[in-house]
Amino acid sequence: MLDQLKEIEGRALEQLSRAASLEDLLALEQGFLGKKGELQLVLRGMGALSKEERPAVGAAANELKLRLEGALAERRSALQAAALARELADPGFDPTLPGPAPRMGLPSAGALHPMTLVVRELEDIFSSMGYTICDGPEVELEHYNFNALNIPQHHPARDTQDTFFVRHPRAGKAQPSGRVADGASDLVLRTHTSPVQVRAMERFGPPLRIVAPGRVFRCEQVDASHEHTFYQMEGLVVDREISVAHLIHAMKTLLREIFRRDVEVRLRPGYFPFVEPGFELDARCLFCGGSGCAVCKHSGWIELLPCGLVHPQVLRAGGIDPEQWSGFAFGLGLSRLVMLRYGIRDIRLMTGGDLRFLQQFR
Ligand code: FA5
Repeated sequence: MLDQLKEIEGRALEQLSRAASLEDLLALEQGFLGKKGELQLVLRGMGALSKEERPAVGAAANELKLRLEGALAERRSALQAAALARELADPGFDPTLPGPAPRMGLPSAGALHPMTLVVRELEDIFSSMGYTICDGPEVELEHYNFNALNIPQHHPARDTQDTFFVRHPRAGKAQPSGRVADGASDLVLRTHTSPVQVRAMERFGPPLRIVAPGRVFRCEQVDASHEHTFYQMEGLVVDREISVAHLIHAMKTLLREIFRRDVEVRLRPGYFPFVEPGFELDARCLFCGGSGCAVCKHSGWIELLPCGLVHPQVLRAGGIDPEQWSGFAFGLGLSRLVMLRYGIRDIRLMTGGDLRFLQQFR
């Protein structure tokens, strides 16, 4: 059988060296390596071999397969290079002519996604107000995503943000945060941008003003206004004697800049363990004007912006003395803001990759 393999190799290499086109190569590949190819036929006969003979023949067949695949790839490149050279040598070929238009006849390649457009605009607004633009990891330690935000293990608030947990090789070992994972891992796909709060406190110390736009992930039932992968923007200000008045002023300024007009808003009490007091800021639905539609779930309002004064426990977790400093924080639902801004009725369009949708923002 080993002789048979050698014979096949000799014949295959000889025919390969004579192959004149990519079609020839394909035929050879099928004839020798295909499902009904010569190599397979030989392997099918292996059942007749003794137990001792089988491993050597199996190994030789595998090596032969790899050598033939290599030889095929080499011949394919050579043929392609030769075809290109012929094309370039053709006097009718002008390399200075523009190439064919990229996909689907678009006049030019690429445009910014509506999310990018809004994030850039927000970054400009906040930079002009003295905020630093921050970033945080999308794969986050439970410590920053939950514990440092005053949401200890088994706290019911964890259930409101259905979490994707991440397996990793360090599972069960002590982490830099000092805690030991009880479960498979203490890494999560961040469920919100709030973990950037404590990271920023540790990095900058007080006083500070930051915004942190980014992608977050939740194991959600997806519908017109809920995605499993969406965007938020965290805002955090820590300074002396920060009050709810500062918070309300910042939120109103933000919405006026973004919508370039006054948007009707309402504040409701909201519970988040990392702020006290906490609020939910809702915007009047810009699609139906408040009469009720699928986007606002027939409530007339779109939940846009939870916010509040930073809880003293969170300041402590970030190494800041709550007796000396106070702050406000907000978590803007960026995906929903983009929907409002451009009149997008279904959040799934934003990650769907449909070019007909994306082309509208050129
Ligand atoms: C939070 O995520 C808090 N971290 C926000 C916060 C920050 C509160 C700072 C206080 C201080 P919440 O789970 O409500 O809160 O989400 C914030 C916003 O994200 C919501 O108002 C909503 O606009 C948006 N959002 C939530 N879930 C989804 C989803 N599945 N798809 C799209 N947007 C969502």
